[in-house]
Amino acid sequence: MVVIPHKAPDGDAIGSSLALMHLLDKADVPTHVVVEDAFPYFLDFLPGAENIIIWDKNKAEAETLIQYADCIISSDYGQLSRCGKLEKYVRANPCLKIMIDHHPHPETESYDFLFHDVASSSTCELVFLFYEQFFSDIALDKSIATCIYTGLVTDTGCFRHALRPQTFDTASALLKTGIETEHIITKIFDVNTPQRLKLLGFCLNEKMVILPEYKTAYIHLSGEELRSFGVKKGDTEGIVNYTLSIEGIIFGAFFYEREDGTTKISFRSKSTFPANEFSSRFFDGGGHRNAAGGQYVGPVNLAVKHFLKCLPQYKSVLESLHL
Ligand SMILES: [Mn+2]
Repeated sequence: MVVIPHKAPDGDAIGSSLALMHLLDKADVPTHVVVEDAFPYFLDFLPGAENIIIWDKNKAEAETLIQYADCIISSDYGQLSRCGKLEKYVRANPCLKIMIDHHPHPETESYDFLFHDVASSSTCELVFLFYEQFFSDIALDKSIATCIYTGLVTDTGCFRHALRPQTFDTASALLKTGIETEHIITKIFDVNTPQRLKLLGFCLNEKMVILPEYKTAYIHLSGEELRSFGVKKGDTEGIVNYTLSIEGIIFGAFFYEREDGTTKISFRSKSTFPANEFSSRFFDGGGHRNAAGGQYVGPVNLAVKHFLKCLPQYKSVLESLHL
């Protein structure tokens, strides 16, 4: 069995994949986690993280595992293209394919079995329901619980959004295994390096633009600026959320230039503003209503220019929303 989180994996993708690995291993189904690219360093503490096979670093092993898998699980995405360069190997293997995910618009035709619910806080919450439904005879242990809890806290911003009663039922069951929640939170969130804090200060002080007439704020970083701060993977994670912490701001964006000269954008919104719709219309992206990603083929200044050109189309929607 092979579990594949989406490319550029986050806490929910890695947490859910490792939880599935531990669970299936306990059920005597040998399972590997294979991912296209590296995951953020702050997830290194997760039990089993050292066993994840990263295609970027170990192509032969990753490709062989996918080629000979008798079952492949997509964890935390509903479109096969989201596993990146691994997509063609997954498609080439006609084995059973399972999707466990909470993103809108699942590509149902590529899967044999869907465990999918957009109302779920996270894929990790769904992994817990998957466990309850199919593996409840296996004892939940601290390793599984730590991985699932990580996805819960990262996808809900520490239980701030996307919550439903089952989210807390899940958290409650996890806590009963004796996991150390404070330790988990410290490992995930208290991992600033001096450079990262300086980068954040620079973003807030010099690179943030507030557009009160659009209830919007955005931060933009050029490749040059990123290099000057010695930024590594994961360092820009979460910076976008500062835009929404401003009173009255409903829509926030964070732009940064990638090494290939294209621009990656993170969108966040409050209330019913559809960040995913905005991103899919103008920035070749998608995601959740309140948290979406996108991209722009060009440098950051042109991406921002495009953003400012598109924003007026949503002015009336933004004006109509109140917090
Ligand atoms: Mn997720």
